[in-house]
Amino acid sequence: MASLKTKLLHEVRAPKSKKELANIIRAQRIAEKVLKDTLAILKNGISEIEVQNFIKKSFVKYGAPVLSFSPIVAFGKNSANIHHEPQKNKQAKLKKGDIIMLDFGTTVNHYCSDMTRTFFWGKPNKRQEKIYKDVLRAMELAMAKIAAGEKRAKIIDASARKFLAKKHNSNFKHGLGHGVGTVIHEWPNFKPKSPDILPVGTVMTIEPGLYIKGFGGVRIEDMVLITRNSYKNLTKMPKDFKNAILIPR
Ligand SMILES: [Mn+2]
Repeated sequence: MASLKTKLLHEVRAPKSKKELANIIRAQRIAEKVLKDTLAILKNGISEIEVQNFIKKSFVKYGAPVLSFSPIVAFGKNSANIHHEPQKNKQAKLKKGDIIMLDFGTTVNHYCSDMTRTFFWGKPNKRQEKIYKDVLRAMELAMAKIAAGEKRAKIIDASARKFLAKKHNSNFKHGLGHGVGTVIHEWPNFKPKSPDILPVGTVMTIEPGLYIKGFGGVRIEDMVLITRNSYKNLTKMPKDFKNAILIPR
């Protein structure tokens, strides 16, 4: 058996202790509260920046002000940008028919959370619906692979990626997901060429997406704990299609 000394530091810190895991889950629960509060303040004409500021303020209110990263708020075709940053000079304002992509997380005792949800401001059109359902399906395929005991990162990545490549010309250019700990993106990584084998006890994101320039994108992201034979989903926020439809006001 390999001694601890021969292991790289990132491999040593990947599996999370009970205490570390509790911090990640706490950070995630707070983010879910913030997401629910955020949905409640959405209204026609609100800007991405206003929503981003509300998210930041809410994390302060819930006692978790040190965020995992700057919250991503993207309306309409801005959701086609993987890491959209609301810009002060070019403010997107929410209008009926928009896609809304929200990606954020916070830290508890330095441990990060990460979650993405995509919503529709009013009844989505056929193309929006198809993109959403296929991204969700890709996510389910990846989770099913892990549930079948698969630990090879590239095989899990491929299960989601190949499905989307077959159904759509476009595909996600980022990895299917990443390890989460004291750093928001840590080892191991879901990528097409990743040599990584997921250790039991690692917390991973699963975040497939489709991004169509000039139209918009959908990304859905959960955090899961890798267990001996399967996984445990640490994200409680619903993600079914029905829940993604918001009524404009
Ligand atoms: Mn992520």
